[in-house]
Amino acid sequence: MSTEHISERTSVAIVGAGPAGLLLSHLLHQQGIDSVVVEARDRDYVEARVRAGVIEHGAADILRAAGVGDRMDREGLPHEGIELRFAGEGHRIPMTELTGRHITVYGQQKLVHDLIERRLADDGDVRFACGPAEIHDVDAANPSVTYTVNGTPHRVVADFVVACDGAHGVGRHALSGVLTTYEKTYPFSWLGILAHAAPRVDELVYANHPRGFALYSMRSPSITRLYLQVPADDRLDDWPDDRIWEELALRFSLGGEPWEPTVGEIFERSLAPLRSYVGEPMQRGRLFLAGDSAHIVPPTGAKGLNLAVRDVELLSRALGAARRGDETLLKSYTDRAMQAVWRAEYFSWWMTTMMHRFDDSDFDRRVQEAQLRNVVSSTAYATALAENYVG
Ligand code: RFL
Ligand code: PHB
Repeated sequence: MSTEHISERTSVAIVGAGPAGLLLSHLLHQQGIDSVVVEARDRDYVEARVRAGVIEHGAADILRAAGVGDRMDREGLPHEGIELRFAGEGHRIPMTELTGRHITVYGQQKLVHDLIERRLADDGDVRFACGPAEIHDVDAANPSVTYTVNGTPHRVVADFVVACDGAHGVGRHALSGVLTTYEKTYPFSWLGILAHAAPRVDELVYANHPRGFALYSMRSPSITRLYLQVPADDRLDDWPDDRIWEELALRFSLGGEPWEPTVGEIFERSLAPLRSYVGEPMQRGRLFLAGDSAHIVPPTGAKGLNLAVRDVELLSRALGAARRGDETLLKSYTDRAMQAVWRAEYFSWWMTTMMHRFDDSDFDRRVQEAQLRNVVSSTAYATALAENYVG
């Protein structure tokens, strides 16, 4: 170990203060296990990052049981159905009627803010603006995480390291040599906007239109969240405000007529490529991966954040048992996490292929429409969609 490092010790060193890292740190604290969270970005950046909006039933229950669901329950919007719109018609999938469960529309930013507040109120050790951390010695008894702030190198030595460092982190590189990856890239991205506009609908609308996919979502009674399928090589400059609103009105068409969302000032916009990725295993020696560092789903199924919550719930219990001398749950972490992961991969791929426009044959397009008609006219198909969606 290099002597110039400022060296400290903790039980669990966590890389990344996204929802996975923050929730894990909180769940460990509740079991009396100390941790240090090392985040590359500053707090403002992390809290401003706009992403997910849908929290599934089971993930909401985990957040409530962990005592971090109060604001979600106050400000989140409970939704009992979604609409699938295609061929100029809208069809409601009554999720709650079909499953007895519902989803909560609540911005990931708000959840991240709630988790940070809670960790700090509990004197949790969350370090922002550390720059990219590195992971070391995962096969040894004392793995560590290093980072440098203001030219001073720091080292956090731990019993375990958990990489919650998202899709572009370093965690998965530490598994090189043992990792098998499964990947699929889709030939399009989502252009996402937030606008100061009252949502025109009470429930999410997933639209499949000849011009491409569009999604109507929301964050509050005065903020609308909208997405458009765009070619993978489009840039934000290609999409001035007027073009976005015109395109949305066309893709949400009903009965052959354009259907306009309520228009308002666009105050956030981003492009996200769509891909599916799974890396197996999610562990090696004393290192564990959770959330997007281990698996990515295209957002069409609204599953990424929810999987992250499920991973860390499993992992926190396994680390709790290990603390009491039983490592059985830690050893089987990958196998147990993978059941939910592959189910979500399947559902997200299924929703993505059913709802988007591909550059394919007339035959494929007719089959896609037949598939959509099946889903909205068969209770069995609709229930399968609803069960997977509400989680
Ligand atoms: P995150 O949130 O990416 O956090 C990782 C954190 O690690 C930090 N980091 C490092 N820190 C230190 N050292 C390093 N070397 C580091 N490398 C990275 C990063 O700065 C960051 O703070 O991963 P996490 O915690 O696993 O959470 C995953 C979720 O963010 C993600 O799955 C969801 O946002 C996906 N997603 C959705 N999920 C849902 O469940 N429901 C949805 O409705 C939903 N909609 C979406 C989405 C993702 C989207 N985009 C932009 C990809 C909609 C979109 C458009
Ligand atoms: C969102 O509100 O951001 C959202 C909703 C549903 C999705 C993806 C994103 O499938």
